[in-house]
Amino acid sequence: MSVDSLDISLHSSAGRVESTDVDVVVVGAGFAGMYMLHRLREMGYSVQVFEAGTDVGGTWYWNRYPGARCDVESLEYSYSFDEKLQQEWEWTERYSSQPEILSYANHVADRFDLRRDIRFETRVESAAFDEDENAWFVRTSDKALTVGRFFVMATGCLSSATTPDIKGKDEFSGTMAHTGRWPKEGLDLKGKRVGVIGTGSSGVQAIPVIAAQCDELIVFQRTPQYTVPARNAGLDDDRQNEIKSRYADFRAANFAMPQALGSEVSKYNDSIHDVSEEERRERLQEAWDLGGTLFLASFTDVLLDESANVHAQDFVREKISEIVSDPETASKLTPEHIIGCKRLVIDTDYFETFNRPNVRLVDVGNEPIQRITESGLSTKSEDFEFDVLVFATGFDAMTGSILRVDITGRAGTTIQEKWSAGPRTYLGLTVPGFPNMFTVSGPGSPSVLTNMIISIEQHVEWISDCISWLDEHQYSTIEAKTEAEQAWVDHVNAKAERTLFPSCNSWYLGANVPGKTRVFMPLLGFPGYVRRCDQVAENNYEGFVLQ
Ligand code: N01
Repeated sequence: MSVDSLDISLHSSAGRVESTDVDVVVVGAGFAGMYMLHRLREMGYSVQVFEAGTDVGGTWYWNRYPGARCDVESLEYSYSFDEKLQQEWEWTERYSSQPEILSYANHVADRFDLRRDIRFETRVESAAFDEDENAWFVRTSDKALTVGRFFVMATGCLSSATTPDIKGKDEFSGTMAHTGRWPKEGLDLKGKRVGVIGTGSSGVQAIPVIAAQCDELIVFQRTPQYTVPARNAGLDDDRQNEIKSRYADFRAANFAMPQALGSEVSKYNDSIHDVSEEERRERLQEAWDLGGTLFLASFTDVLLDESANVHAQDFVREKISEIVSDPETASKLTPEHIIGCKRLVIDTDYFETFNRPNVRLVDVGNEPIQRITESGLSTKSEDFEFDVLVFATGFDAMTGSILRVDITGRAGTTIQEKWSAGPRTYLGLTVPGFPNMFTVSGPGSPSVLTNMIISIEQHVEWISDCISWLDEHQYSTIEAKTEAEQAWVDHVNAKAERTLFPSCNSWYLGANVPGKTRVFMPLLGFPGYVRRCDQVAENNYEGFVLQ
């Protein structure tokens, strides 16, 4: 294919657009884009990656807020594809901090010489599939055009930060920051009065650290949050060496778990109703003491049956009343909804922070924020003043970063039109009408319900094997069939409906973004998903049209 043969639409007003041909264009240089680049290059393909940030790391590049830390254990939240890499890197804590994960991403980029094929500070603005050329024409913020046979969106599930549309934002004279777009140079909070809006994972992690740094902290909470202790600690050498001595087996055992993690922690396989009251409490206490998100895996039915779920809810509610000294504050912090239907948070001293004299909790669930003012914000009954306002208000998850690029498939159909009633994919990897386009960790794949790095590796390997198979068999396009997409959407919905996940307003459902169609976006169950992906490939990519 020659770019020179393309029509006038490729000319910018300033003259000929500079263009490049590659096999694969990849958007994003987080863990997905980095491994996509490495694997394709190893297979002999030319790749161009575009990244809006100044360096690699994706979510760990942008989320630099105080206290940012992973909720999957370090020895699991790391690439498994290269034995030398996993042996040489030394983790220092049970759960890694954002700076350590970012150092790891940089190490990987150096080790595999990735940066030479990544164009930083460059945003992909549009991508259009040309049906004559069977190629994607990708335009970037530097006004360049890149033509690729394949187009991979490796843009992450939680990269499109959202700030609520509250009146008066422009009037605030202090500093505003979003946790997901934290300034690279940091924020000096010493001696400052700080307001934080939002108590999801980001808020819960940031609040204790901010409280210890600043003079005065006001937390504006709309929905109380279930959070369990992380019990983060230094990682001892013996444990690290022991895992490294059998890393392949450890990885394989985790790969077989529903969330692709926690094989050595999830040891129970019974219903909460099958044990005595005493054993139930002991087991929940054991999980609480151990720390981590697998608290919910203490029994098999916590996320399936409301009458089981309520025991776990009650347990955490009791803990809140024990930890928080002021009964009124404790009551405001106590959630009433299903535990786990919003992502369970793990924390370090979150509830304890509300015992500090410099921290105040304001319930904006019953009395919403009315406007942001020059010196703070107002609710109906009170005005609040602070110097720094932190939005820990989350993301347009899973679809936000895909929909913010103008992607046009066959017959001029855009992804925005295609997904106007919610995302629809086949395998969470492909979309009918958008040939040769793949989404890493796309909606309809297990992604955010798993150890993301392991899910990313599975997607990257499936996509690169697919491209190689197409070339070997001399096919120029692959495109999901509409029937396959429909069956897949039904499958994802049916899985979710058997659980308690759809029962509250979570970002899994898009419920945090005004106007977003309510659809449960991730697929439950990693091993079944992997089997299905493998089967599709083994059956010569069933469910796809190949040309
Ligand atoms: O975002 P969220 P997040 N007025 O959407 C509130 C991953 N992550 O950035 O619940 C007042 O969970 C909103 O209130 P409500 C992880 O997967 C992982 O914290 O909608 N409040 C909520 O409290 C996580 O789940 C890690 O009523 C408003 C908060 O803002 C995901 O990212 C760390 C509001 C948003 O919570 C997202 O977490 C960090 C308004 N107008 C993030 N609008 C780890 O690995 C929104 N809110 C540990």
